[in-house]
Amino acid sequence: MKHLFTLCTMMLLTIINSNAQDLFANQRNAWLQKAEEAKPALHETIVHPQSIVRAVADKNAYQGWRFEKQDEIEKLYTTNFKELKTVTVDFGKHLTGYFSFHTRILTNCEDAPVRLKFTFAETPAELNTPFDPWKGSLSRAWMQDETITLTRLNETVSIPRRIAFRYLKIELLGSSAYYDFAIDNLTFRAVSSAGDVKTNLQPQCPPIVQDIHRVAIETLRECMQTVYEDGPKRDQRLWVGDLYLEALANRYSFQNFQLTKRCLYLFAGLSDENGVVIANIFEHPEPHPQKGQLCLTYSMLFNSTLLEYLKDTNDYETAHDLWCVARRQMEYALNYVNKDYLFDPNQYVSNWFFLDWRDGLDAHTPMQGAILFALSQSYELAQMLGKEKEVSEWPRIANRMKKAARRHLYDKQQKVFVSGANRQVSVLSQAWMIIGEVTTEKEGREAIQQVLTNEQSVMPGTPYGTHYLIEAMVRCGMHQEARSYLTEYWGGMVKKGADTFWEAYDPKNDFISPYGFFPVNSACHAWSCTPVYFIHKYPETFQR
Ligand code: RAM
Repeated sequence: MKHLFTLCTMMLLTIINSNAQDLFANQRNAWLQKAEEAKPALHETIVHPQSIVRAVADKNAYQGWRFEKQDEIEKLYTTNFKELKTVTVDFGKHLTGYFSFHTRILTNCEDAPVRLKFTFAETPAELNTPFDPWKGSLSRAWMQDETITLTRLNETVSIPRRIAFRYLKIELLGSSAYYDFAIDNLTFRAVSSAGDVKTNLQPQCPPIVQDIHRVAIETLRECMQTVYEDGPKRDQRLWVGDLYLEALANRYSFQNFQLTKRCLYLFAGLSDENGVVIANIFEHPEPHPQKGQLCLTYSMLFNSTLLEYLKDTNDYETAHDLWCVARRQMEYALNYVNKDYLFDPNQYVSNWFFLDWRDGLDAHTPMQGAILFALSQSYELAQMLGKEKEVSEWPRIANRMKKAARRHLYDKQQKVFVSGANRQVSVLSQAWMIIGEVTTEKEGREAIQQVLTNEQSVMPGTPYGTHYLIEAMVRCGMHQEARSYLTEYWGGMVKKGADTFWEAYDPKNDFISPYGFFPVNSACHAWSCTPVYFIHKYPETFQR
């Protein structure tokens, strides 16, 4: 009897323990269920190519290549493909979805299979740069080239994988001397959950701003699928940092708040056993996180996304449901603040402090600002939900962190914030100190002006980092500067031919790539769509 009692107690303890090991064990399933219920339907549009194009190597074109029109598309549909051998077609805009084509025997009878290669690309240079030998640090398989062998013609054939592209090259790899055939009816079923744009620009809005806005809207539309993806070509998944910026842009465009709700519930349901939101998740075959992918900047942005979602929708039910996750992210982040109230990467378990893909960027000072921003956003959320008492120590911690930042990170002589042991001067250190409310407006302006005029400053290498620079400029009253920077940076991409905004962009280096090989960059990237947010949120700055 005593034995049985001990055994039962032990079993009970094991159950309690295994639950104790998973902080949100009791809520996960319900959260994932809510995510499923908020899954949007995809709108479909059928699109056909506009014309046959010819590639032109041109030093003045972005990444050295552009296309010009060569023929009407009918030429492809009616000519023996053995004569054409290689054809490139332009679908006229960036599309995400599914491709099919048809073949037609023109003479004699089919006595052998046909082998064709299809290469889809988002940009002209991507289609004109050999992929092999592969030099990229990410999978070669992201590149969208497919070889297909047809053992039967006169049929419609679909390529199973989802494609994101504008240009398509078709090459003949093998055919018979004894019959001719044509390729016709190139058809693309484009998909997006975005729907219609619900907002307008003011009529007097300058043309360059209108162009930037249009391209940013297209970027967001393409990334809005059954989650907010980061890029429909690559990585085709949901990242918190991208979600936050997409949700901001969505507020001023498609206003598809159910999608934001779905993503918040996915991140909550798939948080790790300590309740920490994992940086990215996949939907298939069923929603799951990229295990172990902890990124402190991103887990904190869960809170900002929830706050903005609540402001957009007044959906207090969801916000209350997910408050415990938000509180947990902040508690977790504070493990990286040391006794001197400074961000310390070695303070806790190893983590990723992603702020931008610029090589060599020092994270210390920007992270101090990012944690401060998270504290302020999370406290605002707590106030809206009547939970301030639970987190009453946050404002005090924030004050100490601001003082510590001013004392240890500010270089009074240079009038800039420096970062790390080598006292690096970067744009993002200033931006995050401003966003973290460490500076006065005047100090913020001085610091930004300093770094932008100093050739040695470490610049952001992506529109992600640049977003936070613009945000900082607006916050410290640099409206005209924000407007010029935004129109030059994003407008620079428009002038170089972007029809969706790129993942990485450095006006001084067209070949910048976080992955060692520019064709694997995503040329339609979620985090680059935020001009939509700035242009609508500050119409007096950007639309006049
Ligand atoms: C890349 C993607 C994604 C981003 C992460 C940090 O893999 O570009 O958008 O959020 O990096």
